[in-house]
Amino acid sequence: MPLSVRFHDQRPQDAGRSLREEVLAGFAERPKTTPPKLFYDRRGSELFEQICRQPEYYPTRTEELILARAAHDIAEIAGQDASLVELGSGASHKVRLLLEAMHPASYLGIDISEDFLRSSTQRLADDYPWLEVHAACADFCRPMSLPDGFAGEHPLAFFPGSSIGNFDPQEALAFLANLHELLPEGGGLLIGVDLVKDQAVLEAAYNDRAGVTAAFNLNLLERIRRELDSDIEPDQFAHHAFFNQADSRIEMHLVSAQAQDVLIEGEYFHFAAGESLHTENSYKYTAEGFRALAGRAGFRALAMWTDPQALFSVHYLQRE
Ligand code: AVI
Repeated sequence: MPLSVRFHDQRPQDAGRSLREEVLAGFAERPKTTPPKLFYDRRGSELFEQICRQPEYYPTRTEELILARAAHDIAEIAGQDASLVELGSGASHKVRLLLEAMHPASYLGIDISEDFLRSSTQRLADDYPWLEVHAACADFCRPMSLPDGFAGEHPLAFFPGSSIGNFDPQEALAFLANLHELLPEGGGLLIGVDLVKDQAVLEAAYNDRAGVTAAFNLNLLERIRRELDSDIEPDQFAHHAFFNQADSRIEMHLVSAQAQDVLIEGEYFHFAAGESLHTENSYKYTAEGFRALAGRAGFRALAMWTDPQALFSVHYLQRE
């Protein structure tokens, strides 16, 4: 008999900006910009899963390799009475590596997407009958607290995938400060962070030969066509991703093939030929640079693991 997941509804009162509001505001900016969260409709989430399997996209498999090797050290630092709090889905192989090494009494998955959260946490409850599984439907980018009934005196928060790289440095600092509020003193944060490296390796990861990242980027325009009243033509735009050395980030853009006016929800937006819509930044850190940022948010670096080529890093931080 599978154990049930304890569900906690911690959704913010206000729903946040809708797709329509984000797109109309972002297309009115100079330069035109949209937030990366708009990528992740059902199709976008599937394409992202495919990106993670592309040979050029090293972060996913490298982080898994690091975690597989470090899992027992992580368990030792966390201690026997640690609980695990995952910021994100609970669907990945990565959290299973930690569960198996740590054997925590309880696990809490936090995600804003209720369906996804319910199915992924139920799978964990089915597969690990000894584990008390909690699910909190919440936006972990906003202030929140650990739900009542979650026995987490020594929680270890886990934020894999270098998702922190999609925040600009100010947002990353605010996000870390928010986690500092969430965790009790002495609590841990295990976080995956992509590292600065050879430009060609970085650019190849966002320009895979199979064209999956291009399809992921262009799906944003497909989504606008599907969900909003718009005549935007995705094939009038091209995927463009490059490393901006000065800001230490990969930038993704959609570049207009020609001068055109696009209609969205009754408003016209003009694109000059070659003008771009800036759709994502993915910041790359040095290990020291990331430790300094975490230190400003009140976290002390306890340990860091990397792979032999120093492509990716996993940091164990303690909340002071
Ligand atoms: C989710 N995030 C960490 C990915 C990244 O690498 O910035 C999103 C992504 N965009 C293009 N490829 C992958």
